Amino acid sequence: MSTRINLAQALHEAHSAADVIARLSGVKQHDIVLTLGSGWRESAASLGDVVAVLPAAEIPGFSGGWVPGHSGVIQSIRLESGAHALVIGARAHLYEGRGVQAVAHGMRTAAAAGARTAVLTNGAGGIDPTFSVGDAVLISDHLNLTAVSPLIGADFVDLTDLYSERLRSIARQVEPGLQQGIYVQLPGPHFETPAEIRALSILGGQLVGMSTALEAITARSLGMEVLGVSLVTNAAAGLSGPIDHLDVLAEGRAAESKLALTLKRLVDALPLPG
Ligand code: 8IG
Repeated sequence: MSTRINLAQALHEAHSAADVIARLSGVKQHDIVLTLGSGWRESAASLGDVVAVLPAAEIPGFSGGWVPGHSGVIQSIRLESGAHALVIGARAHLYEGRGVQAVAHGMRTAAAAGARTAVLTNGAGGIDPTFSVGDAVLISDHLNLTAVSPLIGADFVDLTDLYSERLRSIARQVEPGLQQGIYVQLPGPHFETPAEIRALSILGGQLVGMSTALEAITARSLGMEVLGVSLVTNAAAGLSGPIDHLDVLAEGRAAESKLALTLKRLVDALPLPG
């Protein structure tokens, strides 16, 4: 997908992708979209009945995963309530170099498929020293430090309640121990320097990663209600030892079965059409 694209083209491509998903899965409407980041991938199967597993490369505008630990599939899952979930394991990251419109495409496709709720998960570095590796933390707000917006044209969307207070409160009813934090999205792919982490901390950042904020903005602009959850897979730079992507993946895997339970409880508690 070109980085120079107009809104009509972007929406057209999203509708094409949604049509292909509907045809290949046999599911006409998906009510909720989930994006699964590091540590969250195993969660998909426990959410409900897997109706279809679609290689992302077969869906217009998506590309197969190429980062170790990032799966390249899109799944259609029937939840216990009867609602249908679109589960995107093939998230596009800004650092892949396909541009911010490729990042926005997943949420645009989900909206075209009928989704009114987005659950965005990720693996993140913990800046707030009260967060431990292995903790799931609700995203309460974000700092978008990518210097770009996924929106095209004069789309002056209000982000005051981007990470829905209503959905966070439901989440904390089913998982009373859940902490909350402000997520910082940076473009990556490098991790931060210790000086950058100190600066982000002064700015109020509590979690840091390379995804989610741009997707949340896209989802909100399309009228979706957004819930965000991070898995703390490492202490941010300078707070503990060096950061190794393989260690990060190992922490993600170690937390996977716990996260699957957490995510299922959250999703089952969300108000969705059944
Ligand atoms: I997992 O410490 C994961 N993703 N920028 N910094 C950034 N992204 C991350 C980190 C981190 N951990």
